[in-house]
Amino acid sequence: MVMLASIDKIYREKFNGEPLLVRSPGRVNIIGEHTDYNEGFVLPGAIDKAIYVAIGKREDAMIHLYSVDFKESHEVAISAMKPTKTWATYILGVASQLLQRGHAVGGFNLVIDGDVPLGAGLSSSAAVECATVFALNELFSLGIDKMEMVKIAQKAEHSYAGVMCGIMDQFASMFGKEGSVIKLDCRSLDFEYIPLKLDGYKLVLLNTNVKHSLASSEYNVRRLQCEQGVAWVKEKYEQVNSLRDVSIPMLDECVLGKDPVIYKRCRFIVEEIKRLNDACDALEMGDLKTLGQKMYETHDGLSNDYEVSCKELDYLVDAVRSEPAVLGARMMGGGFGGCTINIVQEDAIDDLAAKLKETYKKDMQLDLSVHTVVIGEGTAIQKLPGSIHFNQ
Ligand code: GAF
Repeated sequence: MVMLASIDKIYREKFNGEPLLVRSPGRVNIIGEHTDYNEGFVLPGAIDKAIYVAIGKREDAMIHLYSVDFKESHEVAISAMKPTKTWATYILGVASQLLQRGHAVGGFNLVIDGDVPLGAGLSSSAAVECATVFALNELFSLGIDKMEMVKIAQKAEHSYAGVMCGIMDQFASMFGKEGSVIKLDCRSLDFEYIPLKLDGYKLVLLNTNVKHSLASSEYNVRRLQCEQGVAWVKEKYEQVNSLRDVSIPMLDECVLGKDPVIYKRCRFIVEEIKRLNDACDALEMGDLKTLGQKMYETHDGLSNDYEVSCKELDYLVDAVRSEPAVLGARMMGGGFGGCTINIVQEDAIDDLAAKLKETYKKDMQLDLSVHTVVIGEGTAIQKLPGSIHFNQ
């Protein structure tokens, strides 16, 4: 509420009007990594850390943006919008997608702030995109449904940020539900909410505080490697359209002899899709121990076969492997930095955090940030207490 009140105030001071307020959260993913763009399943949830925007219409055809975090403004005419290398690109990318689809977006003012740690693999960029598309949809009464908004937000990331991401992050931010993770079928886009019952345990994020520059370039390379693998399998098995349709024997037959690296990448994805389904069964049966073991297996695959981990992430996972209070841990998100996600016994969190902060500093010469997260609601309009309604 503090952040909401503060952007409301900043908006009024800067732009002299009453803003519409929107909140859109970051996300965690329990298991199912790099499976979204391979038409597999993912199991994310929205978290209690979010991006907030305050937005209002302008009389002219200009976009005026202000980031509280960066203390920076960005002003551009709608007709002159183009990608930037700054925070503004995610907002402009959404506006540009809406215009390209023929939606009547006029000039607007927008103030943005948030408490999703940036570059930590918690999808702050997807949260910005979802907050923006939701806010513009409301402001200009565009009548777009949530699923379409997710697709627009994802496309903004492709076209303005240059990362050919899957749909998971934007989906989780938009459709998040308190207390539940979302099992999303990234082929059909069917989804179900699964209550995350962690009795006595909590989700703890350990932030490496590094983001290696390889993150977006290697992400796009992995995507291409998966597509190449599918193309080779398809030469023999015409019905195959994605790694979702592929089995390990097919990879052995069609990919292994051609390129052992592409084979490893594809094998990881095929295994990860199966692992996610097993992990969901375990979660639904309340078997947190098995779920945790699957998370460790995912980490090992991401590190050794998909090769998107880094020494800091491996360090943090290895550091908890033999901790009885930790059921499972793995790197989360695209990779090359950001956070590990851990299932940790509630009473042991403080001691574990203190110990890891010390050893991480000593061995990696870096500060470790520790966040306990709760699964929260998805993108929504916010009201400040005492505000009656929003007048456009
Ligand atoms: C990033 C992407 F944006 C997601 O679409 C997903 O592929 C993830 O990496 C890996 O699972 O967060």
